[in-house]
Amino acid sequence: MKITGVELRRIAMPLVAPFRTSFGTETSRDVLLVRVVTPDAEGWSECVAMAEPLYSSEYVDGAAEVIRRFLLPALPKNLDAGDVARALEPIKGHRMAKAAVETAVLDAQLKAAGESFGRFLGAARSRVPCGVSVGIMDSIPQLLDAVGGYLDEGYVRIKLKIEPGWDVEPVRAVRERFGDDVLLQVDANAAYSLTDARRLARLDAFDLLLIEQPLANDDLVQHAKLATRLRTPICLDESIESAEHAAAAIALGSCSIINIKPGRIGGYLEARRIHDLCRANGIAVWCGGMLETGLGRAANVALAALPGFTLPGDTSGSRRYYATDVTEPFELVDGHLEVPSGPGIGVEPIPSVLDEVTTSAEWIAL
Ligand code: NPG
Repeated sequence: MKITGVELRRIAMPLVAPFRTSFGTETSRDVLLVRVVTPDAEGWSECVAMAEPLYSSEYVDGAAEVIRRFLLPALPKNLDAGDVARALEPIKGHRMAKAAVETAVLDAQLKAAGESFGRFLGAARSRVPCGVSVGIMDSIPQLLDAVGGYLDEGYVRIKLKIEPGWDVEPVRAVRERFGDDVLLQVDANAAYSLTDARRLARLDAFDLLLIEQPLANDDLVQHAKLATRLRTPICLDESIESAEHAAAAIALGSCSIINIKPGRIGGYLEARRIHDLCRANGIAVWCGGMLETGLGRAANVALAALPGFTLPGDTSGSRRYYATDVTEPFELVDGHLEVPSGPGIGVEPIPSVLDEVTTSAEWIAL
């Protein structure tokens, strides 16, 4: 496949409500979209880098710069999506930027071939069960209202963001109000240290599905120690940036579950490798989210349909985050989202919406 050029487009997407985590509060997403143009088809992707490097070292201005200056010039003239990662390997890190490039190339290639992401990746079902991630709130009553609303909408699993000072009490309140049958998990975004093990062990009383990324990103050894002190299964997110990291975490006993975020770990091909490795090792996986618009969500939903994704993902409906999505909105039916079946990611941006939210666009001829 020959790429004619690439458009880097920035869009501003206000969130329906502020989303607070242990690392910051998001009120609006500054999203970098990548459009790859070939003679036969166009491919779209969304870079998951946030405006500021608080969740990871990548950030959206940096991602645009590295794509423009280093990644696009490194692509061969004639390429297959399967060659992109290797071509970009000499450039260190920048997995979010690399994922955006590879995904747009893959979308163009699959659109030209008339094949859907789901089919290409090996989806085993046509719809996926959906969980929702609930941010840190100002008060417990406010949290209970939010959780009640999501359960009414049909979400099949609730994830509570936690941090020191907002952990045992909110979890207890949700369990007391909504009962033991609700699938419940927590996400610390690396906010604790091993000295908090006793406090974290108090969460064992609430029969959680998992605790996600309690300790620092680069600390597989301490996660393995923590795992021996908790009954609640440990799930890693930020710590896992590649299949190699996943292999190390499994070997060390650092986790028994992995949250796969394709946009963060270099793309859907690496995501599938992690899925395959985990499946072979009896490690459950689920698909994370990074407040994607419909463009990113579409491919995530396809990935979440692979057979090893045995836990509900953060694959919420569009309106969890956006009043108006850039694609046709993803809507929950009976707690599930339909896997797009059209070619490539199976969705397109709606031109009028896209124009309205665009803050800049840059064409790079290749
Ligand atoms: O549903 O898209 C979603 C968001 C799920 O909580 C969620 N994402 O730490 O997993 C996370 C968190 C996140 C959001 C991380 C934004 C980074 C940026």
